[in-house]
Amino acid sequence: MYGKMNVTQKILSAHLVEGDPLKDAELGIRIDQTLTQDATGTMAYLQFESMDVPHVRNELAVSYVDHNTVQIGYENADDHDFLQSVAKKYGIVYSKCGNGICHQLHLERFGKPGRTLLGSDSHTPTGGGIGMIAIGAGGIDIAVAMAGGAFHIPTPKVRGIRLSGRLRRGCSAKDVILKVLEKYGTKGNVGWIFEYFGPGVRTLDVPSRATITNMGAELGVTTSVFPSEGVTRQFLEAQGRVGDWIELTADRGATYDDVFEIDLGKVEPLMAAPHSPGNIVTVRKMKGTKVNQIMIGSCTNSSYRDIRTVALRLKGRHVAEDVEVGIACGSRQVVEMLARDGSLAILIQAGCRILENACGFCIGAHMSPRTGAISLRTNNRNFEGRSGTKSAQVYLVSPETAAASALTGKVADPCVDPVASVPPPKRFPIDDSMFLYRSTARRGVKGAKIVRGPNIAPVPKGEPLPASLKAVCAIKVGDKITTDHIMPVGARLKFRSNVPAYAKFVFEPCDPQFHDRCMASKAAGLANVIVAGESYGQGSSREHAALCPMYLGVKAVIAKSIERIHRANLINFGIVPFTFENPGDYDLVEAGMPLQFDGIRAAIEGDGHATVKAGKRTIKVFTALSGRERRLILCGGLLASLK
Ligand code: MIC
Ligand code: SF4
Repeated sequence: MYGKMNVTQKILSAHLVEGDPLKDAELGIRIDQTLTQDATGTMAYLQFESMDVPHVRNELAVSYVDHNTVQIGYENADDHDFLQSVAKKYGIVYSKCGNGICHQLHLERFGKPGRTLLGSDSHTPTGGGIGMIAIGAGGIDIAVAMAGGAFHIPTPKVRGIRLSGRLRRGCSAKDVILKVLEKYGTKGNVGWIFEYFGPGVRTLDVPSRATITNMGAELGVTTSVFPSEGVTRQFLEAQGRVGDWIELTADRGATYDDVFEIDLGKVEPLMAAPHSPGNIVTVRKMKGTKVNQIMIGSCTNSSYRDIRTVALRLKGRHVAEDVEVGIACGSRQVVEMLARDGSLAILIQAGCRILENACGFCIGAHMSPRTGAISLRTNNRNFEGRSGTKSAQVYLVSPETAAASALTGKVADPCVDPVASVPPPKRFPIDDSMFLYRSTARRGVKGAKIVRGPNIAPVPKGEPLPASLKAVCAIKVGDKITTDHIMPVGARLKFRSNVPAYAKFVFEPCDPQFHDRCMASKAAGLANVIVAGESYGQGSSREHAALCPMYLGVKAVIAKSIERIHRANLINFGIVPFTFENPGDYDLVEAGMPLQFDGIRAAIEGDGHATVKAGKRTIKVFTALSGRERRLILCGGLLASLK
């Protein structure tokens, strides 16, 4: 099928169950490992439950709790109990709240080169740092994979990112991925896989590689991957898992659909300016800008290497008096190492606030900055309002830039006075005591009872697509609408397990009346339609951004373009993902306009071309669906199709 193979092709061909990469537009792949986190996990497991499978069927399923950990009110704790009881029953390994962030933990304890991983979180590609094809998807896709079903991806084009040279002291992996984002932006990369190769690869340790593949999610690619070689082996050996290592590099003579070269020696410290991870500026340009808050951590930059680097920079000094500095480590392992080597004491003495090793600030669950603040953060997304403060200006930076700036309270160049690089540890402290049900993994415990608190509501079911649709344009939004605009997180996150309650907040940041208007048109027998610009649904894997609109009677989205995970989620919930045949028609549609889709069902059964009467005009829309996707839309979504 493939001749000389790159790493991506090697893993995909070993897992191929449907489609031919040389002929077909979509491939079905077997999924070895799955992961969920609590905010998407409750829905994934409710959906898994409804599939009536006695236990999970994939090689390894892990359920992490890291997003909703603040536990104000009963909702979060109810979710945790539900997740724990489900894990016990179905043979899923359960990572207790407090153990750490899913992606960091999975890399440390479970990821295996050459395997596939599907996770209900868009940063699942972190696993690419260890040589996995690791993909983010909606919860229901994870449920299907746990039941042994295939996962479908667009047949990828593979872009080789050739690394040469070595990073200068003070620069790090974050600057490399920001460089890639500067080149390719956050849209237009749907269907690609970015594969890193070249002599510069061996200069990056596994946590650095994972930073790059993690934030590759912001490109909108299917995933990113590094080879597995000596550096990977050393990491796994230090994690006591050398048996999980295999060598996996591109064949000599393997090719890529496109190649981009980065000389690591020429990379300079970068930052992503508000409000997009693709809005790249140099630290040089921003130097001296006053900063109010600095937050270090998140699944992008919370490894031992990262936090130790910060500690070395702050050693014997104190953070500036008018800046607030918070540190959230990625896992207990990281915290334990920092405690043992004295870094924790250094950070405390330097005046940092030590936070729980969880998503926390990254998702606006706490530590929202003050009105109009400038906040430097080491996480991966700076969408407007995600920090919890709409007026805040969030810049994404490396831990090195964050630490240097913490000392002066102004954006500072990390290459001035840099600290020595942190060598990869020879042995990580291993303590798996907060992973439960390892001994019953895959088998489960027969008769175990599922605990369901009042916040856990049943999953609503989709309806088959009718022959024609009488609809209304419920909202018209612009370009780059993220899932944070569609389904806000922060204070709203606790309603994740309760669709009717969470649906009240759909589009809250853009239009707080959206819910009420949709319910009114639904009651009047009209379908709702969302009209959007370029790159609709950027960002997370949260299927609630499709599930809650479905609950509000949304039947179609018409956009100039739609991002990969969100498009798949729309289809999974029976919402038609249309694009304008003529993007200029976007200007013809207004919010509140009646939209008439005659023969929409026949159009989906046919070639995906449909016409819509928008007021007095007729516009043409299109959706390119595979046979599988067509079936899902016609019957009202994946869950309905399984039934
Ligand atoms: C995110 O970083 O946006 C999240 C919160 O982790 C989401 C998942 C979610 O919405 O629960 C993601 O990245 O998929
Ligand atoms: Fe958690 Fe932030 Fe990573 Fe999402 S991006 S998984 S919220 S740490």
